[in-house]
Amino acid sequence: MEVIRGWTHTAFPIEDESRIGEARRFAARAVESWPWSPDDAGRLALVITELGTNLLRHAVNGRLLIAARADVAEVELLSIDDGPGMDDLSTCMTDGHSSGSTAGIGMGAVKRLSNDFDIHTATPGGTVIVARLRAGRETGLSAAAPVMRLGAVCLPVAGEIECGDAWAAGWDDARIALTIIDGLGHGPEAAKASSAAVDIFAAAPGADIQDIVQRTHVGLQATRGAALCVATIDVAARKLRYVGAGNIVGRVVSGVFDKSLVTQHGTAGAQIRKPEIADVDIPEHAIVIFHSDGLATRWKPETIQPLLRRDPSIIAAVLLRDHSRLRDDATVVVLRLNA
Ligand SMILES: [Mn+2]
Repeated sequence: MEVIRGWTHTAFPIEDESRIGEARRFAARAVESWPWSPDDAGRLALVITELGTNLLRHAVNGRLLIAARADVAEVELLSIDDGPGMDDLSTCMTDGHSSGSTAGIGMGAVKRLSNDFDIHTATPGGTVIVARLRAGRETGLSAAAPVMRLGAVCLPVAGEIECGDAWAAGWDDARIALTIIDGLGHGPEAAKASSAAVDIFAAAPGADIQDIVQRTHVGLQATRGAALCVATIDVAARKLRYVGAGNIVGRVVSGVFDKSLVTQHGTAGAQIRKPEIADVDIPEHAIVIFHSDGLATRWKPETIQPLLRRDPSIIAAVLLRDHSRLRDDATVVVLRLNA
């Protein structure tokens, strides 16, 4: 199986001009040693500037989330705000239509400069934008696995640098494996626990899921422990099988179907019951969502049902924006089968 250790985001609340510069410098440092051309780095700086300026001028509570994925030399930018939303998206997307009175380049140019781009706006509600940049100008998806599209937001609580949540995924043509981990509390000790759990998963993502949970339980005993969920999907049969210990929420959502996955109590590394397996079907057009308790447990699927076909990172960002508890690390993983 191919395996990815999940990426995390760094948040830049865009309260003034200086935060845009901070975001730009953070991203520039992250890509410094990558096989990127000056053109690639230039596009990244322009896109951050335009997204940030747009937030500063027009948005309530605007923030930029940046994930730098060294494994595939890709930067994902998420622009998130709480409103007011764009009345006329097609005008905003017109090339040359600037977000302000001065030297903005407009959303159309942001799209053109990015390798992937998607935008969702609602009035009221606000706007969520995903822009990904890689080496070269080729558009379309590169890093995605052929069997699925996967989007995720993994964000430490404000004031922490390290994220106590973590996630990872593995896949081949027939199967997908996924884990979401919430190290107890937050900060470096929580990160130690969740990163140990990712190590155990990533060493054998195709292993029996009960076995992974059991080995994680043993492997985390020297740490403060973690809540976790391990899931496997049979791609052809569209069946999801999962086990969990502690509060990781799973949902399967389609236009007509909404199923919450039940997980067991417990903390890997401290105390778990014998992990019980549960099975659930993945209907056509459904998405699979897992999130940590940094998001409220109960939310209505109506807000994301119109987004089922969109970039999964858009869905993850909307869920984070609308349901974050703000007092804990927060992770949302959204995946959709391609077939
Ligand atoms: Mn938590």
